[in-house]
Amino acid sequence: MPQKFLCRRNGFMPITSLNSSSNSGRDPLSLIDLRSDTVTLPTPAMRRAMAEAEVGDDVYGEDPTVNRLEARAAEVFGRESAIFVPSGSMGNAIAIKLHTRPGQEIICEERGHVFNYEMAMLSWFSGCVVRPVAAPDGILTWDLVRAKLSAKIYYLAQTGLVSLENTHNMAGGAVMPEAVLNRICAGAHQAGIPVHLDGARVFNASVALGVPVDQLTAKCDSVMFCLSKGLGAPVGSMLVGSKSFIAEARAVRKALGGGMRQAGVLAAAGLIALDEGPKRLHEDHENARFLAEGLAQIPGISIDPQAVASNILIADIAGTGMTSAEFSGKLAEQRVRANGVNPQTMRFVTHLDVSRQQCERALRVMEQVCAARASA
Ligand code: TLP
Repeated sequence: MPQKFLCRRNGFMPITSLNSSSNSGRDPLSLIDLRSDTVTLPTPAMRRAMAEAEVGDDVYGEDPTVNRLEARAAEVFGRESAIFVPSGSMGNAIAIKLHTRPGQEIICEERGHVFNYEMAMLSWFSGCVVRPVAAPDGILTWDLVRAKLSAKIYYLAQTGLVSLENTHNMAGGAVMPEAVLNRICAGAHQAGIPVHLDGARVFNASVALGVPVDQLTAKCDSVMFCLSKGLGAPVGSMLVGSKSFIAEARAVRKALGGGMRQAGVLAAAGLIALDEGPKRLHEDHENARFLAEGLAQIPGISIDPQAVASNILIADIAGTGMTSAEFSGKLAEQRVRANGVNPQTMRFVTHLDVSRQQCERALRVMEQVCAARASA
């Protein structure tokens, strides 16, 4: 039987009540999902805008809502042009393809998302390899980058791109300061190398630094940012850059199967995310710091709350005697979700669907889980 009939028979929920059943934080015993800010649900305003969106065929450039979103993103980032893409991964893949040639190297921090979590697309699709750089706190510097540039010798693979990430997801949401970023761009450009910014969470960086995104990213050749993470949209990311770069990006997006036709229904939520989302990110940062301070008090868990600068925290749980898989399992039994990064560390991400009250409950659950293990 088609799903919609099953739903109706079991009590179909209209759009508004669907949304009010989300993790809004009003129900203290609701599921607390700290796995990622990708899990955020569209707000009622987004759902309304999606339902009412004016649409057309975006492959013909005729979707007015997508066109508005692209124009707005270009404006916010002070760029000539922008393109709406289905995911951050696709935005990065397109940018990397356009900046590089097969046989080149891409410099990025060793925990970088483009290197570790994008299905090796930079090799598969762009024919490049990563020259990883370890930055102790996740913050690359020009000195670290410069040391990894290929010598200009014809038999060495040449550095084709520097790819930065701000905030840096797997470095615990580390924030790269404007001056550090600008210094890398200046050095790379002097060496004739472009810089791409994986700015999936660049609005978090902007809020943490108190620097607007256009200023923070001005020196990068291209920027990808996600609407679907802390900004709260259900789907989508943007790639911004020069007019000619984005015109080429349009062709690569199509080649990857990213021509989305009446995508205005998604762009409508994206427009709200772009304009409203950044205003409340500071709450997620405060909640992340609060969680880190609580975690630091739990015997067996190790984290420096002072190092938590945005909405992501990574804690070492080795001292609890549990692996991250065991820890996640125990939390899930109490309706708290969080994932391991590796067997010894757990990642917690705050977002608009996690309230302060829910952070308090998550901490109580973690305390109990650790105490139960210690006395077992
Ligand atoms: N990150 C996801 C996972 O893939 C790890 C998450 O839960 O944090 N750049 C960065 C810095 C990201 O964190 C992500 C997603 C992406 C790119 C890719 O975005 P999507 O998931 O839209 O392809």
